[in-house]
Amino acid sequence: MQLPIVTYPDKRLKQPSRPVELFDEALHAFLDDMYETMIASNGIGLAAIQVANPVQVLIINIPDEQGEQDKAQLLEIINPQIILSDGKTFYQEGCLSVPGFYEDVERFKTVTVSYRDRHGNEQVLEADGLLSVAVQHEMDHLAGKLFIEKLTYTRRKKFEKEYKRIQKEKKGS
Ligand code: Y12
Ligand code: CO
Repeated sequence: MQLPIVTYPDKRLKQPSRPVELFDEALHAFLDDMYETMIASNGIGLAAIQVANPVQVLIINIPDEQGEQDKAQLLEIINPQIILSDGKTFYQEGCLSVPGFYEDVERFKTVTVSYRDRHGNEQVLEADGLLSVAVQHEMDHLAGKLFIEKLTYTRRKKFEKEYKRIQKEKKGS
């Protein structure tokens, strides 16, 4: 089932998410719904709070060199914690909750993350490149943070103006 995506400036996006305690069929059904929602929306990453569920769940499906998203490469990441980080990188980010806006954001170059899979088993992920950026972007959602909060004051002001205009245009059409 496809779920509605919460978009900025909805206050729910500021809410910190709680850890998952039960790795049951309801969680599996929710993960499946998140995947369907992300793929239908042309996303590569989605956090549970973006579909109005404040739990520490995120999914990432990085496209291959042909731009195809293979479900076998889907990462389901529950209760994640960054245990190591190194370096700095800039990447142009976008977010399904902030449609139509993309901006360069600074992130760690590499991160090592411990997390649980859908069965509650502990896993460790070493991430570099786009995957590293996506993990950090989605983990920020779990803390109630959006990538636009990392913009400079001037860029943020410009964003608020542009975003309001886009929202107005959408309402009008
Ligand atoms: C790098 C940067 C950001 C992430 C987080 C995951 N972000 C996304 O998956 C964003 C997807 C996105 C898709 C949109 O829809 C289309 O392109 C059709 C979109 O919509 C518009 O721009 C209108 C916005 C964002 C991971 C790695
Ligand atoms: Co996002």
